[in-house]
Amino acid sequence: MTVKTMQTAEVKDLLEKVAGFNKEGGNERVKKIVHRLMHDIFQIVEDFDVTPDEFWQAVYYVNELGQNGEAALLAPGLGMDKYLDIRLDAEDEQAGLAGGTPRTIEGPLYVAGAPKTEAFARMDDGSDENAEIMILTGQVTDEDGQPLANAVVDVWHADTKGAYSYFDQSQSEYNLRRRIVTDENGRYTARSIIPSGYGCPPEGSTQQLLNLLGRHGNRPAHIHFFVSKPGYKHLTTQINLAGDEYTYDDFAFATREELVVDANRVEDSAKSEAFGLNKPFTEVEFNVQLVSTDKPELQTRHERKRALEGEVA
Ligand code: MBD
Ligand code: FE
Repeated sequence: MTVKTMQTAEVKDLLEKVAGFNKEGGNERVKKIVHRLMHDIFQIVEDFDVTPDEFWQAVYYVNELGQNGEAALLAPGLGMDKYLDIRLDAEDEQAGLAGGTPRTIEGPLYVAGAPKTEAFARMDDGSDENAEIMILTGQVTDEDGQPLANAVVDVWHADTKGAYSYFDQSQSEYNLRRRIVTDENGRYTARSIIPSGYGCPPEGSTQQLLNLLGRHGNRPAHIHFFVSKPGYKHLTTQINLAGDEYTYDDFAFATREELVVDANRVEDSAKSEAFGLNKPFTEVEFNVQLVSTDKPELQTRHERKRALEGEVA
């Protein structure tokens, strides 16, 4: 049965009352957006002849999504984070601020306040003795290739199971999370372990919807970065390790060609010894170019709810 009611005065009037158009007070922007949002939802119900059964399934889906804290996981899965990046890239283009290392999404698993050291950090707590040792290194420069000293490179990544400390309570505090301040040559180096890709919780709400779309919920092995220095545009980015099954098939759409990085096995024992290691390791190099700006609002990361943000320095 298809009935068309969207164009009726009754529905139009209902939508206006829903959005508080006939009331003083409230927020005009919220009213307009809620009016559009509810209009579009009503329209979907009409166009797809959504049944009451289906509608209530969707309502309880939203409830469960919130209950298991997955709203910020479903968002990248549905391309929302990527879409915001596409808009930011277009804004940069328009403002003449394009260039430098490309941004890509932050994801939901950052924790503020990781230990901060100069030039070098050991990121892993040493508990995973079977993990492949990673030496992650690079240089931060401006667009002319001039080294940027005292840039903060805030790095976080998963363990060999694809799990992140803090969210995975079995890991030690700030495991695989560090802030490294670049040296006088703009260089940073971390000793860590090669991460594995992430997979959405198999029984969670995000995976439940992805299943209905015929999609998987996996990310390739990746490493997250915030890179910042006063006078430069804040950079939120990630690298994806080449050769992962999901490098070009990321459920969160974070892969960009310029951000795919080779991981190179180093078997030269002299090189191992230079890092105080007694076995082969894998080297990952990621150089970063920052774009200068005098706009303070572009020099810091966007606001969003982040674990421990505001609670730690
Ligand atoms: C991650 O590790 C991640 O980076 C994103 C974007 C989504 C889920 C898990
Ligand atoms: Fe991640």
